[in-house]
Amino acid sequence: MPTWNDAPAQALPRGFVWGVSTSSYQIEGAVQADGRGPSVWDSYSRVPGHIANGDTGDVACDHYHRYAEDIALMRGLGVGAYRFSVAWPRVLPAGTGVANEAGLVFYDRLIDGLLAAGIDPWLCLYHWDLPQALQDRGGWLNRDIAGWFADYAGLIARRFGDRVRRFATFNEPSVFTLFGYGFAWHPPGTTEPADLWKAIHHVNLAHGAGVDALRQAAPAASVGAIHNVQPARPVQQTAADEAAATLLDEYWNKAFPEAQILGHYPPALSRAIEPFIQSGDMARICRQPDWFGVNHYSPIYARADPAARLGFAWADSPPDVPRSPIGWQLDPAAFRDTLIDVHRRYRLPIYVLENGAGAVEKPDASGEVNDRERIDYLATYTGALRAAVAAGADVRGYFVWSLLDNFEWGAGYANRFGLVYVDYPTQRRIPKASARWYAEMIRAEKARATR
Ligand code: GCO
Repeated sequence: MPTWNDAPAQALPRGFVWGVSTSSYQIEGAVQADGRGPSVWDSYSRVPGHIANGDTGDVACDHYHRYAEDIALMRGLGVGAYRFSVAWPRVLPAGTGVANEAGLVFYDRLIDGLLAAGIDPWLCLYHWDLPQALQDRGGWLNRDIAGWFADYAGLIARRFGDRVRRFATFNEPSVFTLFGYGFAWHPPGTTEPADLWKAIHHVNLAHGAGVDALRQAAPAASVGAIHNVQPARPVQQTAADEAAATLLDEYWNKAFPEAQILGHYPPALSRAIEPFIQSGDMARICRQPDWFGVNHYSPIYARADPAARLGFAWADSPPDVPRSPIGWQLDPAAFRDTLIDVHRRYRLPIYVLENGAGAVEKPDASGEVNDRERIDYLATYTGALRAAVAAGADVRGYFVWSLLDNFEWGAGYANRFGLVYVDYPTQRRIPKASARWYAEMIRAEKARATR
């Protein structure tokens, strides 16, 4: 098995895509501009204690007004693609019904600007910012949401399908369901297991209906979904912790890809979700995607907790492991093995649509951000990707999370993941040393590809 250290020489497939990723609530700001309706994250981030330092996405990176400048930054990086998400409540303020033309025009301008810069737009329909109006109608607990989502998908495909080819239905459905309905770390912040199982099933139904709507409205669309895939490990080698890790693996890595691609739930979830499955549901969910989006940062850990209603608890990684500047475990071999496993299990083209390193950082006296640790992370993890390709994994793209420092959910603006530093008080953008490293690596890859 090749390791990532001897992989840098590994050539990547012709047409390999180098990109960057963001999401709407984390960068756009302008949450009340031009008819946008509130999302569940607008409501959630206003509740004291939910977000570090009382931060919200009200302004974020002001991308809504500064998108042209941000496209110019992408052009400077030399990326071939940009993965972003549409804010559902910006284009459908009530979640359904009358579209907000001003919201649609924003994404028209963004997409047209990307195409003019030679950057391929990858459009994700849902990166967690559910319209509050739909939450008020039950949100993911209301089975009607599959139809609401399909209508939204159809609107987006009809409007942008002439210029956008790559569509993702959901970003990390296991995160917003498990954290929203299991651990109460995300909106709506409840912990009723039956609600979690219902939400998982309704998100899968929405995915299937969304794929049909996208393909019906934009026949040339290349459609997939974006899944966080990370080894779920027991924090101790005990039977109880191993059982806990198996459960976490089902919720985190399998609840969505298995149903959407293989047509069934994993064993424990299959039993739990059975009461909510209606005749024909699994056929409504299972659609052959055109590609598999992987988000990966590090392994995750579980421990047994008999008092926990789900039968397991989230655990920190063991104390003696190498860590990123914000304490996430560094384990490039896990990334390599994850890509190989996804290839062998689903047999789809793989695009890594999130990988990167967070840090608490600021410019030095000369105004530069010399983020050496992020460069080391990106070099090591792209090396692990090359090792996975050498082992036969069909990996066709790599998108860094993220283009810009942005709103990091519960951590607010404290954790910075950008290749570009954002000075929030002034909204000045400062390309970090990692931006120059990434641009140079892309240039070298382009030169190699033309040899
Ligand atoms: C996620 C989300 C991103 C995060 C990034 C860093 O994976 O949680 O897709 O929105 O900001 O992963 O945590």
